[in-house]
Amino acid sequence: MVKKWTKVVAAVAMLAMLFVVAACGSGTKKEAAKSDAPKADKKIVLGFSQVGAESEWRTANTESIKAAAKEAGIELKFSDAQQKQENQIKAIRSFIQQKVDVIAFSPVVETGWDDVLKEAKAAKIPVILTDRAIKMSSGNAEDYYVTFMGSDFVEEGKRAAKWLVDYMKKDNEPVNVVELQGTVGSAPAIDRKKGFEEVLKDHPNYKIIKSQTGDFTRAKGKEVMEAFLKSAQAEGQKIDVLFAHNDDMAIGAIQAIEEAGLKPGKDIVIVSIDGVKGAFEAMIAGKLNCTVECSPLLGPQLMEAAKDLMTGKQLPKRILTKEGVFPAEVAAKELPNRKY
Ligand code: GZL
Repeated sequence: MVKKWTKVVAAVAMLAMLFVVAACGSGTKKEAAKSDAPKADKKIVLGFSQVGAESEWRTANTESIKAAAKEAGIELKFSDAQQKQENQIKAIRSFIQQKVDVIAFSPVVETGWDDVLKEAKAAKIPVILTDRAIKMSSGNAEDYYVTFMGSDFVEEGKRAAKWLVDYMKKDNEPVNVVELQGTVGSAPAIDRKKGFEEVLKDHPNYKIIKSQTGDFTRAKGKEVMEAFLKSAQAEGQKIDVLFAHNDDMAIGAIQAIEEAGLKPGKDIVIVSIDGVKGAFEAMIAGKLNCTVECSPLLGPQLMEAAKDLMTGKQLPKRILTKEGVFPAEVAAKELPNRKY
């Protein structure tokens, strides 16, 4: 009888032990899930420093980023620098103090970021460059950002010049070009000029007779085009072509050309860059001849990159946006498809 009870007690003890182990086991599993839960549920906080609101392109870029952050469930801390580098540096420092998960920005100019990017690196906060690139005076710039997503501005300048030479069909007579440059020191202004001039090297009858910054704005574009027209008249020079680094400056220049009694798109051929709706409307009105696309719709790519970073995924150093060239003859058909 005693033997039988001993067996029963041993079996009960064994069962109890198995139960305890199973409970701990599942407890461990639950703890593991619990310890993972905060990461899985934690809302990503992204600090974004925007250049400003200087053009239709920039407005569309900001809208794309804000909409994509909402869609992705990412908490966006957004700062508008009003085209001042010191405001962008201040914003990035504030994001570091707030210990955001990711910092992203569109650098208003290429240089002057060394200190603040070293501070972000020291704080172990990953940085994503959108739209424009940077150059560092010391060290390798690529060590200070995870990825740069945006257009190839040199290629955009080349596309503008290639379209122009093909459109003008003037290989032996002089073609006088005036150029409205973007913000001084900015990657798009430096590189679009570089690409445009690279193509014109093979067409020496094309001469850039005047070139000045219009700071990517309509108002400045109009003001500088007025000055170009006045000085060309005083010097007895004919302006055949305007190359504008963005559509907003071209649209401002169109007003100046009309006020001078000339026909934009006819007396002066105009090629610009961005592909904003305003450019398509000007082409339909016969006042602009071509716009080279530069897409501002970087929001979804940026949010995907931020999420990938948080899950430890490797990102390519360069994410290139795909773009086209839109001459006036396709403007009416294309306008309904435009998203910015
Ligand atoms: C280009 C972007 C430029 C646009 C302008 O990617 O940085 O800045 O071409 C904008 O319209 O102001």
